[in-house]
Amino acid sequence: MELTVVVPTYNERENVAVLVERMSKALEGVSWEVVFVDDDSPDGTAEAVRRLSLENPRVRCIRRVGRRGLSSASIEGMLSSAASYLAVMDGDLQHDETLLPGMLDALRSEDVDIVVGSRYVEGGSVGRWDKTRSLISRMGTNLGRLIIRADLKDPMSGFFMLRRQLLERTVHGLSARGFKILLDIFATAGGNIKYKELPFTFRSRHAGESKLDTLTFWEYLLLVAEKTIGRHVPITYLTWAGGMATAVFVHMITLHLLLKSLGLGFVLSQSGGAAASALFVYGAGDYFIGRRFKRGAAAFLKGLAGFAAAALPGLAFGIAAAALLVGTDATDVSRIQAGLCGAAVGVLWCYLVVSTFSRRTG
Ligand SMILES: Nc1nc2c(ncn2[C@@H]2O[C@H](COP(=O)(O)OP(=O)(O)OP(=O)(O)O)[C@@H](O)[C@H]2O)c(=O)[nH]1
Ligand SMILES: [Mg+2]
Repeated sequence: MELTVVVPTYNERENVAVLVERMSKALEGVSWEVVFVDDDSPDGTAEAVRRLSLENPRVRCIRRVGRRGLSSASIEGMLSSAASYLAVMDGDLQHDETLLPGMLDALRSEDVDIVVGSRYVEGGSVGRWDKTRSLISRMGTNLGRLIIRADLKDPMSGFFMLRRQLLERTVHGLSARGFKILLDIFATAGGNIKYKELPFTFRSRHAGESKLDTLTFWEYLLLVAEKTIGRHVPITYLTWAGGMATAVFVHMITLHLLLKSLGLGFVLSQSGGAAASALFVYGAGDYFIGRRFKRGAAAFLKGLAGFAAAALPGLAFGIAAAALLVGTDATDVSRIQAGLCGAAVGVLWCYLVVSTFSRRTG
């Protein structure tokens, strides 16, 4: 086997057969296989791939359960292969499969580690994108170029082919976060990489829906942070610490409003603060973790009920501790001190609940 093409998929059932057919045409005469890495798509993509592989031994499927993430899927697909050359491309037919033989020829005959399908070199294009999407992509590209130490024109491309050695060299340092695996590879290699860009035109999606959303944006920022600040402090630590500090802030603002604007007593206001910060923690957990599994409103509410039950002991303990600390002659200073201590206990407990109850994602 000379070439493995890895195709990460999530809800691409209608696209996989067409993609295999087009790849078969493009790669005639090459010893190749395609590995679909599907994150348990609800539309049954993995089943569609399995049906294809019964007739066509070039087709394989890795199905991951309870996981989401294009980058980690691409890495696992590449690691499952024994081929000398590894390609990654989208499963929605936006990437031009006729570029694959040219990429392979470049790797076979030139001294390059990786060939990138590029929308931003002469002859390439993003196709039919509206102004907003082009602008966001441009901004992301410029930000990405800051962290890769190479004059790569399209570091955001999801279409590339590399030598297995480049994967072996970088795999232990990869962040595997989010969507941008190429950027991850370049940033991890730290400029020590020989590359070539070949132009292609990004087509419109064939069938199915885009998976880009606001979460993709946050994951991209986290990847950039991991490749810069992350060399010194783990980004997971920073995001959790930042999240907890924000939750304590939400608690204190609510406490202040209930005490001063509504004139409620301390214990009642502290309880209101605890409820607000707990909701904030659950909401953030749902956005950053649960959302990837496209939960509906019913699942959100069921999850909230479970969370409330599990969080209640910690919240009650925090409220009781604050009530004891504030004393009988509650001054503004003692209310702030007691409120903060109670908030810290409640928020820590809520984080513990969210992190132990949530599913793996990457
Ligand atoms: N395994 C896996 N694949 C994913 C995941 N998210 C997206 N994909 C696949 O990654 C590829 C790119 O995702 P798209 O949603 O098409 O992203 P895009 O091409 O930048 O955006 P559009 O132009 O809107 O299609 C597609 O083949 C998706 O099915 C994921 O969480 N896991
Ligand atoms: Mg796409």
